Amino acid sequence: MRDCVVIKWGGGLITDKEKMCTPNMQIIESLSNVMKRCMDEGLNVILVHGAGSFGHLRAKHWRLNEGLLESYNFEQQDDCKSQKEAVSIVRNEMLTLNKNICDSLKNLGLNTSVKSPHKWARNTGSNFDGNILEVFSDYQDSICITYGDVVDCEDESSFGILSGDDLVVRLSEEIPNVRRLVFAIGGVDGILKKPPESANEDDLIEVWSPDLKFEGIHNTEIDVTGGIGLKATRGAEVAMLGIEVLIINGSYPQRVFDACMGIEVLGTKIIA
Ligand code: IP8
Repeated sequence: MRDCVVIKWGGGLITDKEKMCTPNMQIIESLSNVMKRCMDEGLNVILVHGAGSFGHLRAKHWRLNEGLLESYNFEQQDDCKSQKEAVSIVRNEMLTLNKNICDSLKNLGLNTSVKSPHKWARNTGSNFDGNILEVFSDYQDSICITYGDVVDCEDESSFGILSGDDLVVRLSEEIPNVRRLVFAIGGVDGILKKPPESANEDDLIEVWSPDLKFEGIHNTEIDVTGGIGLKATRGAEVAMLGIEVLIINGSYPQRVFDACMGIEVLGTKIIA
């Protein structure tokens, strides 16, 4: 059995987070090349991607992370009049981002198999309901791809946001032979001791465990999920299983490749 790596492409890395629904094709293509190199080296890779400007902006306006808010008086948008409509628009936006990614991988001759969470997962958080082993049964034949999405919930909230950071936990736990989990993020080299604007290269935390505090940035103006803090927490859950967990700067393709291959690389290693 080949070793398997779960990689999360952060939404802030693969999109322009300030501009509604704008992919960063240059980064997506460079990350796709890394995927090909990893497969050529004999790894199985499962890809999880975030939403960036394809999901967070509209989900934020319509407070989709809080579920159905029947009595709240939302400001309507030209192309969207209700939370229910926003759910289906955000799902479609995610399918569009996903298509950009699949096309880029297919252009390199790679097989892709998309697993849209709204079709197979229920409820939010890393203990969401969904049969990982069944849904991802073809992970040894194709690059299985999933992503943060709006999913149905069984309680009165009716729907909610399942983050890619939650999906990676369950994939790492349940898919046999996952050796490594890599978070490729945008703009920073890993977890920093201070917010990025005031940090210098000495502020990179090379090894992080949950007892170490840091002033993570979480752009609450834009993000409906948890930013770097959620990655760190979820990463520690995975590290507990003896799986190597790294947070690295995804703008450097060689770092992404080295991280996937288990070669020493600049970034933050998470230990339980
Ligand atoms: O960027 C968020 O997923 P994440 C998904 O992986 C949506 O946290 C639709 C906002």
